[in-house]
Amino acid sequence: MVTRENPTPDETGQTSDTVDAVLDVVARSAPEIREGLPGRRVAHGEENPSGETQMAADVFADELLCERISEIENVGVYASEEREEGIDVGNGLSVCVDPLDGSSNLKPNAAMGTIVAIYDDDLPATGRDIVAAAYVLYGATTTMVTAREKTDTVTEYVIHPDGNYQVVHEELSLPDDPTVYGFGGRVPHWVEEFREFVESIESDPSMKLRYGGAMIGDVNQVLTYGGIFGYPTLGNAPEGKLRVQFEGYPVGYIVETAGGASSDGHQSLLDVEKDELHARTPVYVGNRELIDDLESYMADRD
Ligand code: P6P
Repeated sequence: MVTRENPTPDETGQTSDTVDAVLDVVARSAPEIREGLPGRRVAHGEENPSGETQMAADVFADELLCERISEIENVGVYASEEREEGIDVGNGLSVCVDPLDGSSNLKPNAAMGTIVAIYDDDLPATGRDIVAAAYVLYGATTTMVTAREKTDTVTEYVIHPDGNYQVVHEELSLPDDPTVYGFGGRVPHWVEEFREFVESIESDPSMKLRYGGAMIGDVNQVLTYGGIFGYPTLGNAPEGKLRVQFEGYPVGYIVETAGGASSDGHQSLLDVEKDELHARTPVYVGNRELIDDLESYMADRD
């Protein structure tokens, strides 16, 4: 655990200014990350703390964001999915980054993202310690979606190649009528209760399969069209694949702030507690009624 020497900034002024600064750095760095992808679609030769092969682009994005976020006043710790431990960079908030989520999509040139979670506590923090979360989506265009405790709203921005960005959607909320679903993991490894839930989804003629292999692209589909995304508990991996600190908490916070719901199968992702920085959790996010249905199916598993 990386601990801070001094108490965290006050709840309003400094925290809000620090969140502004972190989100600004992430938005303005996004075009450079995007521009840096060509030529870095190759393995870096190392593994990340989760045992996944690091791509050169993972390392590039992590080093760029680490350097810039570490310089921000009132940031106390920088932690990344690519680094074993958080780095103590001063006094203040803890910033957790998945620099390039979905880098396996580099080769097929499919969507990828950068995920940021800002916690007002030492790491590993809990979902209730989040003061802001955001993701950048490297899609047909480059966008950023943010959720902040201060406003309790979700905002979508378009980021231009020069790093300037503008609001395109204020108070973004999930559509009431869900239409898309996407679930990770190999189907033979899905547990029976989850398989039955998916069959109930597939029997709904209004629901269409959308799974792109990068969580941020899939979550953005859910925020746009309504529905559910999940990387479920698996028979051979009960905690699933996604990291709670870097993926579960931030997307859970964003989707809940957008009026949806999140779950690990039994409770809000924000109530999941883990004592390791790279701990995993099953992740389900989407419309409230779909998450309720999921939890009722998974309750049979207890
Ligand atoms: P699979 C990307 O590596 C990631 O962490 C998430 O972005 C994505 O949802 C998931 O893994 C994809 O995993 O097993 O479908 O390759």
